[in-house]
Amino acid sequence: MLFGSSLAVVAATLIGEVAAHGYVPLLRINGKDVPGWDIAKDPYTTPQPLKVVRPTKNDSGFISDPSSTDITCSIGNSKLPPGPITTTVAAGDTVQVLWNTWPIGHYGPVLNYMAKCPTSDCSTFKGDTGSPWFKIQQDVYANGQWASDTLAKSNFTYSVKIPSKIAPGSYLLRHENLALHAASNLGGAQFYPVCIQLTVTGGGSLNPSGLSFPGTYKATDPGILFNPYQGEAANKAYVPPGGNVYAGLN
Ligand SMILES: *[C@@H]1O[C@H](CO)[C@@H](O)[C@H](O)[C@H]1NC(C)=O
Ligand SMILES: *[C@@H]1O[C@H](CO)[C@@H](O)[C@H](O)[C@H]1NC(C)=O
Ligand SMILES: [Cu+2]
Repeated sequence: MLFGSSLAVVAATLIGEVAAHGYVPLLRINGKDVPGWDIAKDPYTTPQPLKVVRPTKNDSGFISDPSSTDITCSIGNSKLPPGPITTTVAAGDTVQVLWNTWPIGHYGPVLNYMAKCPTSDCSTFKGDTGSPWFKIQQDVYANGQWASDTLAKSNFTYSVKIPSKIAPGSYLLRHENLALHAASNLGGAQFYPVCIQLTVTGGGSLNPSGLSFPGTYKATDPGILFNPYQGEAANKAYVPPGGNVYAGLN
């Protein structure tokens, strides 16, 4: 029994790592396509194209250390110059995040945070100091499957609702897949964050904050050191890292 389930863990881990992960080359807002960061093309284009999805290093790999500065926005992001560009979305509207692919079996939640940028184009804001972040939406486990599998089976698309009551201004949207297929071991969880530069119009007067990347996630959090092979009841009881969605956003 124990031997069988450890084998399943090892097999799932191996299968997971030979498959490609994913990145976000496209967003869709109210039917309008907005280019994201295309790892296959953008790093090789001179001058580097300005994209609202922050550049990531030539790598669609994962982050395994939640205390790394990569955890804020993606691998190598803190060293790459973000572009002075945002896309506009009204508070209360939906941003569709279209991953190029996502492997089934990278079990885990999909977590979404925002942080207000101190300047209008977000270009100087790394988001890796202080506590500017707040959680806006999360999907964990429903109808017998993890949110990551639901994403993979939905044309690799996930819809994020921009809170209706936040103050207008520019924000980073931190959208993240957290893969738990190897998370039974300390350091085995895999983080795949992506940051999107938005100008939010309309809205209300709410200015939430309180979370830090790095800082909020700890390798020993029950939602990070977690065995996803214990069955339905345990998966339903899973508590993701980063706490609850900020109250009163909508
Ligand atoms: C980036 O990745 C591609 C595809 O794996 C590879 O062909 C290329 O050599 C890499 N470039 C750099 C600069 O690492
Ligand atoms: C599915 O994804 C592709 C690639 O991201 C996109 O071009 C296409 O419009 C999507 N289809 C639907 C129905 O959303
Ligand atoms: Cu993998």
